[in-house]
Amino acid sequence: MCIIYFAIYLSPLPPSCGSFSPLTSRPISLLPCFGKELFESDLDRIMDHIEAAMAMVPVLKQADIINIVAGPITYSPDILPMVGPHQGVRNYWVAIGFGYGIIHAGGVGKYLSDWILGGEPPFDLIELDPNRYGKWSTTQYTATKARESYGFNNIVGYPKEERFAGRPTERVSGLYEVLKSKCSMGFHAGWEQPHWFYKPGDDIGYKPSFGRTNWFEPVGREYKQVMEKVGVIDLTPFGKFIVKGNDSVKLLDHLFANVIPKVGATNISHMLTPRGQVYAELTISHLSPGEFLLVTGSGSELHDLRWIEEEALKGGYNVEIKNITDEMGVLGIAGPFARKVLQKLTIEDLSDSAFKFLQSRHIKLSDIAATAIRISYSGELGWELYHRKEDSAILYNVIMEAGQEEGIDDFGTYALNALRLEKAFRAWGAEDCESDPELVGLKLFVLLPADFIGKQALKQIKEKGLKRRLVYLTLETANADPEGNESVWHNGRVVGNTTSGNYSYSTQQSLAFAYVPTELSKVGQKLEVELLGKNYSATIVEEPLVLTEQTRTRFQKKGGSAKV
Ligand code: THG
Repeated sequence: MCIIYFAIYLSPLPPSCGSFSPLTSRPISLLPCFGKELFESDLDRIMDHIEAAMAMVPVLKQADIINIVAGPITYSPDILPMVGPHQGVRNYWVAIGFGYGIIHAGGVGKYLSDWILGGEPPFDLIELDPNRYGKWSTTQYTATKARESYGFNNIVGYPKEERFAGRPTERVSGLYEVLKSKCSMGFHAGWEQPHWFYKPGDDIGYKPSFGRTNWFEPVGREYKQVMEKVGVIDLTPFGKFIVKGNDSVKLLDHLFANVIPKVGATNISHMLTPRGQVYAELTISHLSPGEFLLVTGSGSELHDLRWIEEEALKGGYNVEIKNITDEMGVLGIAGPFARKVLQKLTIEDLSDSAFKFLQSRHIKLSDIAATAIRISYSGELGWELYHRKEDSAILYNVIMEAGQEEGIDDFGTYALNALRLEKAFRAWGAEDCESDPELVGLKLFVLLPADFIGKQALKQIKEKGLKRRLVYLTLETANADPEGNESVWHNGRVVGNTTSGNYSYSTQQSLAFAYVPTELSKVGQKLEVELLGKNYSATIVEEPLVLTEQTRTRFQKKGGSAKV
């Protein structure tokens, strides 16, 4: 028997909640208790399409129509499906939100069953992770966003696109009110986070473009602020978890490919899948014996938490895992004067020998309690200050006041991205998601005694050698920079793709990370990057383009001359 489906595309939601269906005149109660109500069938509406299909597949002319099902399609807020395991409910798998109907069914069925049976996704479809949503994506948010997504279905999508419906959500940083009129905000997992800040004379607001647009000069200004003076950034959207209990060290040893930091220290560490692919990148701070603060990017909060909780349950570890993302604010302070400014607010000795890079401790800043970690994704001298979210505005104000003399100012995530790329720091979701760490060029710790997930696979990957490599490219472009996902060409053929890119404000050229075949991955290799329909000549260069503060200081101590 052959079953043929015709899909009628209806607006995913009626014009407003509690209104009547134009097809059935029945009240539609999609909010909040949609019960899969169906519309009355209306074949006349799609007769043209049915006839076209019959012309194409003549046997259809003899087929009987047995059943007609006319229902709304399901929309997720960002129009992408949700496919995979769900955080918070064990063994609960979803495949929903297929705004384009059944066309994905075969592929998604295979993807999901491979994942359920094999314990990890067969390939990277991170955009579909159901855990990109959380408690903040309320029914109201979903309804507003679904309407927006439907309306945007056929519009041109710009790089760094922002969509404004449903914002802000109920998940706001303690600095939102303080900063909202001063900057262009970006949406990160329900949070509003400053992208870039306005100064008098700037062309302000969201002005999308395929090229450099109104943010380009201001981001250069913030970049300079952090490189030469000191800047403050709202990092509250980080995902933050506390892991403690008798088995916490054992659990983290099992989960992470790095050594577990000593009390008072912080590590950057990766969780791998059994096949040895990077699952997540976090920092681990050992706050007090057996008590850890785990920090991940805003986009991976529940993605990472699900994995940690699942492994803890599976192994029967005696631990307590608490998600403190919403309770805790984070301020980042970075730049050569960061120490001088913070030191004015605390009796704690912040000198280089007393508070070393990658150390963490509880301090008081002008009477506000904070856990300070000496780390900055900018690669400059800096601290992250974890504090009660209610204290964010006051902490921000005292720091800004203390830094007047040093010319302290705000910076946003666009400048942070420019800074991290020049230091060649990888970003989860761009360079190192669902790919093996060897390929990504991450520091590896396979010789550790502990048997972490993915260790055996990693050894085999290392022995086998790699067909592709992550490389670091510079290129001269005209008023546009790579963003990631651009094609990389060689001898008239596409040989790879960029993973992320930006303008290098220090060296005044574009730079990008890209995957290319191993035989084309040597420093000095010439390639081309396609941008806006044109190929630009690119060269593989040594990492990084700009040294981190750590490496610079080490060079200077040895009497050498640093790159920048
Ligand atoms: N801060 C905190 N946690 C985080 C991030 C952060 N978790 C997620 C993500 N960002 C982790 N990514 C990095 C990547 C690099 C660095 C910090 C966070 C970094 N690297 C130095 C380098 O490569 O030179 C130091 C590496 C080392 O010596 O181990 O600082 O921003 N809390």
